[in-house]
Order: sequence, then C-alpha cells, then structure tokens
Amino acid sequence: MRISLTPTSRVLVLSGAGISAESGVPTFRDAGGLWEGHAVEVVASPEGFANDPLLVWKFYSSRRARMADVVPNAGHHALVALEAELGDRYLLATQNVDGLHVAAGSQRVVEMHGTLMRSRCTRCDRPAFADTTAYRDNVAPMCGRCRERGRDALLRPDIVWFGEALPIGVLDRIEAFITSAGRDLVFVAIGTSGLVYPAAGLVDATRKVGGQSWLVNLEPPANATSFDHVVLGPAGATLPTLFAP
Ligand code: BJW
Repeated sequence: MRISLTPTSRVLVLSGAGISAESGVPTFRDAGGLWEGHAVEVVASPEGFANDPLLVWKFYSSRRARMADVVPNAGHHALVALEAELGDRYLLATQNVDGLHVAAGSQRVVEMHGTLMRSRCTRCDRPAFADTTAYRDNVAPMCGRCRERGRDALLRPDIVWFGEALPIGVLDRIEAFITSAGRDLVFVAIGTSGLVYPAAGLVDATRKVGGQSWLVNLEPPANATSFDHVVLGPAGATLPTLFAP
C-alpha cells in the first residue's frame, strides 16, 4: 500500500518510539513498561522525581549513555527526503526524546515530549541547556547557577513527564498546521502505541477537518481502528517506499 500525494497535500507525521527501534533504541513499553523493575510511568513523572530524584536521573543517564552509539535509520532518512520534497507542506511531530530526527536532518520538527540531551533547573529561570552527561555520582546533579547564589536546586531532564504540560507553542504549531491543511491533510502516525495524549488525539483532529489518516506500525495498537489506512511492518523497511512518487 502506498500514499498518493497531490500538489496540495500537506503531510503531518507523528512519530513514536517504534521509528527508533531499528536504530537500537528500546520502545517505551518494551519489557512490559518496566525499567529495572520500576513502572516507567512512575519513573517518568514529577511524583517519581520528587520521591527519588537519583533513581530518575539513573534512568535518564542510562538512556543518555546508550545514545552514544545510536544513529538514525532508513525510516528517519525517508522522512528527511519527504520533507525535502514538500517543504512547508510538511510537519513532523515527534514524541521521541532521542533527537534522531534532528540528527538525520529533519528541520520542521516539533519535539512534543522534550529532549533527552537537555537539562534544566527545577528552581531558577535559567533556560534549558544542552547536556549529554550520563551522571554517575550517587547524588542527583544540582544547578550550578543556583549554587553560585547560595541555594540548592536540583537539575532535571528537559522532558515532559505525565501530568505536565507540553512546551509552550508545541500544540499551537501542530493545531495550526491541521487547521490550515483542512481536507488536504494527510496524517501519518508511525511506531506509536496511541496510548499517550495529546499525541493520541491527533487522528481524531484529522478526521474533524476531513483529512485522511495512515498508521505505520509493527502491530495494530489500541487505536488502530481510528485510522483510515493501516500498514503493518517495521518503519525502517516500510517508509522508504510508502510515498508514491
Ligand atoms: C514499531 C517498531 C518498528 C516497535 N516499526 N513500529 C486525555 C485522555 C486521557 C488521558 C490524558 C488525556 N490528556 C492528557 C492525559 C494524561 C496523560 C496521558 O496521556 N495519559 C495516558 C497514559 C492515558 N498525558 C499527559 O500527561 C501529557 N500532558 C498533558 O496532556 O498535559 C496537559 C496539561 C495542561 C496544562 C497543565 C498541565 C497539564 C504529557 C505526556 C508526556 C508523556 N511522556 C512520556 C515519558 C517521557 C519521555 C521519555 O522519558 O522518553 O513520553 S510517556 C512515554 O509514552 C514517552 C513516549 O513519548 C510516549 C508515547 O510512547 P510511544 O512512542 O507510543 O511508544 P510505545 O513504546 O508505547 O509504542 C511503540 C510502538 O511502536 C508499539 O505499538 C510497537 O508495536 C511499535 N513498534 N517497533 C514500527 N520497528
């Protein structure tokens, strides 16, 4: 099955952990959604961080360390090629925090859930900063700027946890794209279980404006019946030939 685009088609891609699986990044709900015996929803939450910041930092430090050898795969590259054809008629909304779309060369990217390789202070208004450190100490990292001012404040990963709002402007940009595309919208969700909102609601938003929706996934997720078309298969093998010339 192939997606036929017209000269007025506007493509919104939503990617999830499945697109990075072939790069060797475990999907979010691998291993039954557990990390070292902890429910991922607990570790990736403000409550989990308040209870045990060192445990949460170990989770994110291990993921940072693992990224050192990871490179984008054919699925990421196929989306770069599609963007090169469509220009401003293309937008990529990713739930992934691994940075692989940007590493592959995608430019019109909205990182809905933040970025693994960035940290920010839990207290001061210092902007989030690039941080690839996999912290090994037995204490959670602290904000250097706050320390200079004589107070203690934890650093945290610049990630959107459950119950937290998405970064300012992120949903506005996606919604504006959907609204302006209207019936020309072609929504393509790739490698996502469709469990986490607001990303999981984009297929319904597509239907509301009269657009068409496609899902590319290894297996049918919970919300598969919400899509007009479902293509089952690994993203890296499927995406390079998904869009008809
Ligand atoms: C392959 C493959 C291959 C494998 N090829 N495929 C409406 C209704 C109900 C609840 C809510 C709602 N709105 C909000 C909520 C609450 C909550 C939520 O959604 N809860 C649900 C669990 C019910 N949402 C939130 O809290 C969000 N915030 C919010 O809405 O704020 C509102 C607000 C406003 C104002 C003030 C305050 C609040 C925030 C959600 C943040 C999610 N964060 C996480 C963790 C942090 C990131 C990290 O550490 O990595 O993001 S959760 C986790 O799930 C992660 C992922 O980005 C996200 C989605 O997972 P994804 O990508 O779908 O991965 P998997 O593993 O689940 O699935 C992979 C799929 O790929 C599988 O289907 C495989 O088959 C497939 N696959 N290999 C193709 N090779």
